[in-house]
Amino acid sequence: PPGPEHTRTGLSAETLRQAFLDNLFYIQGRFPEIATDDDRYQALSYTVRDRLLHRWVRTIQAYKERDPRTVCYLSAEYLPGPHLANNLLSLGIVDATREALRGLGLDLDAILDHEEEPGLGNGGLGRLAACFMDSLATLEIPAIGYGIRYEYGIFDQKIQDGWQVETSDTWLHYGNPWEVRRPGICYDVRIGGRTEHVTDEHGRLRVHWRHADLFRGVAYDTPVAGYGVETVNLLRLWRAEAAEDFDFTVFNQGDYVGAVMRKVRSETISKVLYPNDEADSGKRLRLLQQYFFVSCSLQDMLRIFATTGRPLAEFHAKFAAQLNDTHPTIAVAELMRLLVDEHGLDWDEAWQATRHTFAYTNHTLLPEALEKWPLPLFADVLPRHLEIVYEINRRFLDDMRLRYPDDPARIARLSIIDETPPKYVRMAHLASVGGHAINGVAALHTRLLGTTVLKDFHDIWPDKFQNKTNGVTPRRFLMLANPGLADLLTEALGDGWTRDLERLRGLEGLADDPAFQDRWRQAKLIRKAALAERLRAGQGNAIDPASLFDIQAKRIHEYKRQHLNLLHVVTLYNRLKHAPDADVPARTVLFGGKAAPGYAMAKLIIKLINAVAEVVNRDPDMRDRLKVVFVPDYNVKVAQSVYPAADLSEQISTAGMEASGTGNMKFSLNGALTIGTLDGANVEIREAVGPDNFFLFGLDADEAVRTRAAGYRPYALYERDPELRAAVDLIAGGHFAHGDAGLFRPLVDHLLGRDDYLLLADYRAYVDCQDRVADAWRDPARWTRMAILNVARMGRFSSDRAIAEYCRDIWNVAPARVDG
Ligand code: 26Y
Repeated sequence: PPGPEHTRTGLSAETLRQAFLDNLFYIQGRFPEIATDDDRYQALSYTVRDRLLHRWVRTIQAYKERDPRTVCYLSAEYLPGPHLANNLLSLGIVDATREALRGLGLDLDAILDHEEEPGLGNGGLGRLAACFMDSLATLEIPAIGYGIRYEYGIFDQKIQDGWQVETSDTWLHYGNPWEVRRPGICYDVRIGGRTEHVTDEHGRLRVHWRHADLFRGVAYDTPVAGYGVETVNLLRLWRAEAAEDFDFTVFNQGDYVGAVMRKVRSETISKVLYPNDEADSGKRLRLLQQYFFVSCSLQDMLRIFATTGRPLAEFHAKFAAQLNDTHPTIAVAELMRLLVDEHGLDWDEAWQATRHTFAYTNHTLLPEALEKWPLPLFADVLPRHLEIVYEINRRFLDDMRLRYPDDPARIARLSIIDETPPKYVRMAHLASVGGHAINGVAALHTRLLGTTVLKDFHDIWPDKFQNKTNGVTPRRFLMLANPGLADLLTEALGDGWTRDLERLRGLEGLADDPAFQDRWRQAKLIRKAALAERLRAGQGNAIDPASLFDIQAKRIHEYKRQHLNLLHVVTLYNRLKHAPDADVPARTVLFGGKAAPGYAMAKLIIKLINAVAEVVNRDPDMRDRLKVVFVPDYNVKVAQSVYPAADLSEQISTAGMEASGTGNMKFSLNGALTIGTLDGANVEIREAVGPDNFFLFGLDADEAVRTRAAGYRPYALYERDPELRAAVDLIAGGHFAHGDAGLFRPLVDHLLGRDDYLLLADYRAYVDCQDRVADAWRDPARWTRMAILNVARMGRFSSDRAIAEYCRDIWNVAPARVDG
């Protein structure tokens, strides 16, 4: 019933305007005439946060009353992207807010643009965690996301003279209106020292951990609102601080300054995100980070569990904990330690609870990327956990020896400890043994997981293995990123698709409708023009929105083969140089992505992209038919303006190397066609959209293995294909380096010598496939039909579907509705 609205909860434009002005005054201490962009952003964010808070409280109350099984997603990374717009969307107040601000002469989009996003992740894995949090809340599943509140997230990328330069990310500089610090929710985390084994007064064997150092983790909570529901879940990130009592002992010995220094050192644990997204072996601080956040999270779960009054042996009935890759896998040993050492459970009971609590998601097949910790390091940081890992391993290998009495090689392969010096703790093995499920993130990936890196585990526990193909949230990546297309979809289908993406299938009947096709192209053109405008403002690059936008946006990696894309660009360049009047459709090839700061080859690839861009973009012979653009500082915010603007999505990794990919889904959902290999989720996307609507090329995963095994010689391919040779020679000869033939030598040498990622093997197929792309592009009706069918058939790739599968097959959890 429409009564007077409360300033902190009301959703009408009038109330929102009043609340905004209130917050501007009482939180920022400003009035409109002197407010800065940041003041307005903060005031609006607090206005929205107020509206989330009462739902948040009601959600917690509902969970407390009903005591449902709860998902705990353990992830070292989260990439949620800007919060403000997403929360407006979840609350259904985008239009009302726009109106409220317009009344004050303010533009909502300008305010939204001011937000500094939390870059608490590297790429796909962190973004997947954020999509999953969105879907969990939208599906009304009780869930907590646990992680680390890095003070510095992923670095900001600047391009100087074509090279990537890293600067530190200062996302907290203006404060973070979305988090609530909970000083009362904090836990001690110990490290180092040694253990003592003693018999207590009841004759029980007890272990005392005489730790060397102590830290404290403090909770910072961020609300995660479901779309169109009352549920607001919790993202709980831990910040490392000094543990007072420990410092006092030093202080009392007179070393005041030393005690303060120790405090500063304590804070380094959550100071910075490691900017690598493959192996980063042996980094002590990284092990500390992992243990730190896992220990805080498990202690928190135990505290919550204690409020239910249930016996500890039933811990697993309350919680399903998902290990997002091996990064949180020390949780297996930590839960055992907490249950056995701190709470006095016997080993078997504790092991039963532990195994039924955890499940493990693998995100990589590269054997060198599987996390393993040097034994001396592990022993030094976590002496008690090493004992527990040994005991888990002893019992596991005893079982295995009964099963395989005559196969010591297999036992050695299965062992959690790699015993061949230098010794390691293999975290993927600990995760496989310590949980009840193991999943890959795409069908092909799961198959390869069971036949390669985890084959021995698949042999013993085939039923533990499951596939859970990734998905993406249609709220952020369609409704927010592409409002024009979203409106068109809603007009055609009603708004049910936003929570049930399979309903997009209703578009199939419109694929050939000329009027609908026209509106479709209009919507695409608007996003292309917007991106072109953004880039022009940023770097003075004029690009034509009518050209084919051919985009590869993702972390820079040799296996992702941005340099294969470049070989095609250079090939097009050569063709136009030799036949300046050739009738080829105009293309703009865009790249975006960060390189790990220590990955020299990836940084050289960035340099090459910019070097090629520099030459191509000012060559008059191109006559605007070819442009190359590097989009700097690719992050979630930039991604939201990139996906909707794409005509062609480049998903060209060496088959068998990309676990899934999720950008592939975001592009296709926004009406881009994919050129891709049979890798990761590409396989399933192609099946879903139909082979006719997907540009497939190259070796498949089995062929790639066979090619390498048969003594692959890239140089022979180079000699045999004149276009390939011309492209490689141009790069090698210094054409894009002001004549410096040395600059790109390492890249060229690798391609001609080893070519681990089989670029030359796929080159001809790729270039020919790009010619088919150009042919299709010449026929707008055909292209648009394919684009519409892509969107129509992408319903399966919603993270809602993925989460529903996890809930059913792994977590055994059900929705707990929060009433309005
Ligand atoms: C060990 C540490 C340095 C590390 C840190 C981050 C290792 C890996 C990562 C991140 C990996 C990652 O982002 N993997 C991607 O996960 C996506 C979500 O499942 C997949 O779609 C994508 O194929 C995979 O590369």
